Amino acid sequence: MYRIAVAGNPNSGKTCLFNQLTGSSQRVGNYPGVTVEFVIGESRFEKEKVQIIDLPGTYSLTAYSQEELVARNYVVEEQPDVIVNVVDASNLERNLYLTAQLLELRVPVVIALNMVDVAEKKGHSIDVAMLSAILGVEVVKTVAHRATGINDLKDACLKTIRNNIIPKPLTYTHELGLVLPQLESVIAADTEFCGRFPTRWVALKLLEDDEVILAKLKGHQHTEKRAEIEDVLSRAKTKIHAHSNEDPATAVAEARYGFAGGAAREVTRLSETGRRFLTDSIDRIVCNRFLGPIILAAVVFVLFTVVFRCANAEWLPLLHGEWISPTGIVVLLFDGLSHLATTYIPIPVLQSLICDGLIGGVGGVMEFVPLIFFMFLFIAMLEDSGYIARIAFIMDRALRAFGLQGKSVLAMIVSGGLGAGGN
Ligand code: BGO
Repeated sequence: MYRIAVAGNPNSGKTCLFNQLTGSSQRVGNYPGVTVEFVIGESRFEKEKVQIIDLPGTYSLTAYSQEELVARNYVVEEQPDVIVNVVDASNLERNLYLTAQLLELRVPVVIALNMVDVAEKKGHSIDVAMLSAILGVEVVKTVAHRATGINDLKDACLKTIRNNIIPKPLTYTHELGLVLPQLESVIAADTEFCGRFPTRWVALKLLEDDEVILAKLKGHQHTEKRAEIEDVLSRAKTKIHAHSNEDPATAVAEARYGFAGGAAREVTRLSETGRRFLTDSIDRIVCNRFLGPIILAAVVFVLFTVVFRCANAEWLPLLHGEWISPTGIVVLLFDGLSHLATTYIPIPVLQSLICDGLIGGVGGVMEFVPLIFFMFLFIAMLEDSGYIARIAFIMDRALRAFGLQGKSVLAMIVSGGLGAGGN
């Protein structure tokens, strides 16, 4: 039985495509040792029985989040026969950033170029043959929610598996080209260190200070070999810094952005009737290097204001023409409980335990529920609008300086909002 893994950015149509490939035969499981869930299904491609695994939706394959670790470990350790990388054709550049990292893993990949209907509405026509030539893998146009291109995708998967099509190594920037061969050769000479991972990928991860790969290096049994790799790595980092004036992790990320941007520009043509679509213009503004962060600050300000108002302003009708806030309802409820406990519990110690300890403690926490509810409601609306994905994209470079990723901004917004709400 062939095993196929489906990978892609969130909102690229991955679930939709997975459902089209598997029909109704699905079950949910957990990756060993982690809480990240996956869905697994079975199907037939021609006469071949296939098992299809839906990997977590990710923008990248770093070691920062469990989802990304799970996705990359699955690809390397389980070695599925082919990875179907779902790429949103209407946001090609952003999606190709993940593609570049899958190709770095030198595993068989087929691109499902999804949402081509949206791209065409924007006036974008994508040259599939050219994209396939640049990436060195099969590329198939799909419109997942209408099941368009699914049979072609199945054929491309079988072709890739049967012909064992492995993507060529990507060529990145001049600076990386200067240091990668030596780093790769010292890694390749050492079969014990990161045995299953491709050497080019391990070299890039070392330059990126990837925690997992660095930990493997630190735990290396042979101190001489470890010292040799560390020495070559340190010289490679110095060289990159001298050539680009950037830290190596940023240089690697920039190289991938460069590859993704270059490939997207090369294969995308504005059709003759192509008008600049509204979202395209919005993207240009909200993803702009300078305007993006200012707009983000404004959006966060509005988000906090609306969330606090919804949770704390008195807009719900109470009795006798009075109004109350959602937080006020929770306070009222727990005050009522406390009042009941004071009235009906005669023993002072027990009364204090119930009123101050139990009701007071739980009530204090429950007061946050309206705030949390509205925070997540509005964050979900932002996610649906596609703005969260854009925040992750525009903040990625800036946050890398602190060892974080663009999407960490979301956690900062939520925790900042809840923290501020608590004061
Ligand atoms: C909703 N074309 C278009 N136009 N839309 C697509 C395509 C495509 O090729 N493929 C998927 N979609 P997921 P992830 C929705 O759910 O598979 C749509 O995160 C809605 N839902 O139908 O969930 C797909 O798994 C209400 O849209 O993505 C889905 O990768 C109104 O893209 C969305 C409009 O697909 C995300 C859309 C209640």
